[in-house]
Amino acid sequence: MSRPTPCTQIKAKFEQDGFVEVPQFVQMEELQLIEDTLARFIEVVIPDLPAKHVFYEDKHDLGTLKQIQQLQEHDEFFEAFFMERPRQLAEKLLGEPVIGMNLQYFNKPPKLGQATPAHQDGYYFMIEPCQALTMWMALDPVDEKNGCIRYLRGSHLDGMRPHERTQTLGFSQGIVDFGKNETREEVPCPANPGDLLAHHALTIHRADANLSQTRSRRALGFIFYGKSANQDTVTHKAYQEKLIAEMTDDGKL
Ligand SMILES: O=C(O)CCC(=O)C(=O)O
Repeated sequence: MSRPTPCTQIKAKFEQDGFVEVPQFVQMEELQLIEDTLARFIEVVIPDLPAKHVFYEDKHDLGTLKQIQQLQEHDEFFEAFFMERPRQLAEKLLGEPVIGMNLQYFNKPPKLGQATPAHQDGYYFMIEPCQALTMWMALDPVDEKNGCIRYLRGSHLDGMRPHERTQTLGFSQGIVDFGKNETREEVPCPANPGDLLAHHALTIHRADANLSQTRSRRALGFIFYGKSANQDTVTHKAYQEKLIAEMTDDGKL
C-alpha cells in the first residue's frame, strides 16, 4: 500500500473488487496506544480468558500466540476503538447500520505461522443475506514473505463456494478444490502498520505461511454484520460447540 486512497473511491473499489485498501487508517500515535493496550492485554487479560478465545500454534509455548477472539468483550479501549472509526467505515461500505461482532488478533509467528486456507468469511458467519465485512489492520510490516493477505478480485460477485473442514487452527473451513480453474485475478496486499484492508464476506481470500525467519506478522481483524443480515444462530452455535469439542479432543485448546 503506497499512497492514501481518496475517501470517495473507497466504497466504489469495495463494491467493484470485493476488497479495498485504506493506507494509514491509523496513525503512529494511535497505533502506539493499540500496541500498549495489546501488550497489557496479552500479559494481564489472557490468563483469564476462556480457552476458546485464545489459540496458540503450540499451546505449551506462550510465545506462539496465534489468535485472540472477542477482544472488545474484555477491554474498554478495544471496544471503544472498534465501535468508532472501523464501525463508521463498515456502515459506509455496506450502506446500512452494522453490528460489531468480533475484534480479533491474528499472528503468524516467524517460521511457525501456517497458511490461511482460501475461504469466504460468510461461510463461517451463516447469515442471510450475506451482508457483512471484515477489516484487517496490519500491526507489522506484512509482505509476500511473511504471509500477506491475498484476495481474488471480484470473487464476491460469484456467490458462495463449497467449503470443507481443514486442520488449520482458527480457520476450520477452506474452499473445496481451490486453485483449480480459478478465473479471478489473485491480488497480494502487502501492508504497513496502521494500513487497513476491508473485504466483503463473499470475497475469496487466503494467506501464505510466514516464511520469514525473524519477522512476526501481527494484525487486528474487525468483523461487522449489516443490520439486514440474519444469522442461523442454532446451526452456528452447534458448529462452534462441535469445533471446540474437536479442538479440545485434539489437544489444541
Ligand atoms: O490473517 C489471516 O491470515 C487471515 C485473516 C482472515 O482470513 C480474515 O480476517 O478474514
